[in-house]
Amino acid sequence: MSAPRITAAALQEILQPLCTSLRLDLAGAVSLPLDLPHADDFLNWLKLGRHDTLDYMAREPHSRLRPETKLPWLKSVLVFAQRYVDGWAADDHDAHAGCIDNDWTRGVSRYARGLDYHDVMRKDIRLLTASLRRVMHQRGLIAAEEDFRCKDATDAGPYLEREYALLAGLGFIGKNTMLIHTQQGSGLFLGVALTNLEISGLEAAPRPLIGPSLPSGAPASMCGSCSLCLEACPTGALTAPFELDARLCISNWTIEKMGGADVEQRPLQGGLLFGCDICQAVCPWNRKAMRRPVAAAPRPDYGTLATHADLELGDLIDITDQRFGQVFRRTPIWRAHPAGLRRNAMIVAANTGRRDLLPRIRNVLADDPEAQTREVAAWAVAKLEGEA
Ligand code: B12
Ligand code: SF4
Ligand code: SF4
Repeated sequence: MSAPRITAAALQEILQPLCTSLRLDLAGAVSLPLDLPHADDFLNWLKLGRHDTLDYMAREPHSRLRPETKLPWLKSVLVFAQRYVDGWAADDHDAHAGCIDNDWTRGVSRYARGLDYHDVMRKDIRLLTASLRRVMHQRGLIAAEEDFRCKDATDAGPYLEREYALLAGLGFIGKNTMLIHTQQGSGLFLGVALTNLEISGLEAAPRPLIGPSLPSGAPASMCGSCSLCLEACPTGALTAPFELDARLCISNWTIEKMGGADVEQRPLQGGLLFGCDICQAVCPWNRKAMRRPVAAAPRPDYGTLATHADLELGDLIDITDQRFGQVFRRTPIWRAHPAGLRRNAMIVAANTGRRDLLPRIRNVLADDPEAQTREVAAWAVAKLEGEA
């Protein structure tokens, strides 16, 4: 079966109404095969162990750089971005200080306060590609619907999503390693659809098919002499421009890393319960995104869930597995598992001087079946008592 062909202009015309109705803010396309421009940076990152315990990143790194080795029919990648927040203020309280009193939601990164983008955005991309298949069939671009092959992924697939977004003209890479759009900032989720479409007429200077272009002739990075994110990162995780060491990153400690932050790192977590937005909050491009008049707010699914108001910080310290399941299923916080959330809550309580929560932490120390959780409880008790 030969690969279906489409022009960039025809693809753009089909995608426009679909992206609007599915609230995908930016879309672009990249033809394969190609050499990713930062392949060596990625391999070096792995070699230096900067992926920490993110073992999935080190699995078959060469097929991550060359996805067509696993998917021989692959001819192009469609890339999408979906807003979850329109920028940050430089002094955004939540990004810097996190939890305030019992309002733990303020210690949760903006991306993680609502429903899980792995479900929401992925479903949007699936609906889009299903419609694309139908329209191409109606227009005779494919003889049968099965002639269009497609595999989608949002975050969890083995693809360097920021590289594809950069190459498709969806934005530039900032020194904080984020994909930043000059108008929409970096509060964007990314997702991809790998297809067998041969797309002609994609411009050499990448421009998004959907959404505002970067200024013509824009460099690969538009940070200029700014280095605010490197200066603001409280842990030194941004070891140099465009280089992030996950071993030092609060986002990794609180979301991904088994066991969380090491003992000496815990105070640096401050009031941040889940994720970290500091290197985005200080970015001037996010200030610009904040001031931009927008026709529609980001998808409401990403706003803070009403069910979160039922819990206070203390309730997270000893949350049962069952309650965790009820409240956090289908949200990004699910990723932390109940033990991770209990651990994060105790670290935040200790870092923010919540002596009123000592009795609950002592109960965890006495009763929790997991040695790792009891160790964090002991640390939190010692810290709070030591400060008294
Ligand atoms: C592993 C991972 C993490 C790790 C490591 C982060 C990292 N920077 O690598 C941890 C857990 C720390 C993490 C944290 C976060 N993540 Co994350 N993460 C990923 C994941 C799964 C892979 C990223 C990756 O490939 N890392 C490998 C390293 C080497 O790549 P990199 O740091 O991005 O570096 C690239 C560029 O900087 C470039 N580069 C290197 N040198 C140079 C030099 C120049 C001049 C230029 C231009 C570029 C350049 O090359 C590298 C390879 O492409 C992606 C999803 C995916 N499948 O791609 C999401 C993803 C990157 N994360 C995302 C988000 C939202 C976050 C957080 C904001 C969450 C939070 N609030 O806590 C933070 C942000 C931290 C940060 N500053 O990056 C979004 C980013 C969206 C965007 N606008 O960029 C993604 C794309 C998920 C998604 N589908 O939306 N994440
Ligand atoms: S997410 Fe936080 S800890 Fe990680 S690099 Fe950015 S500012 Fe530093
Ligand atoms: S804060 Fe400055 S250096 Fe960092 S990503 Fe934004 S513009 Fe670039």
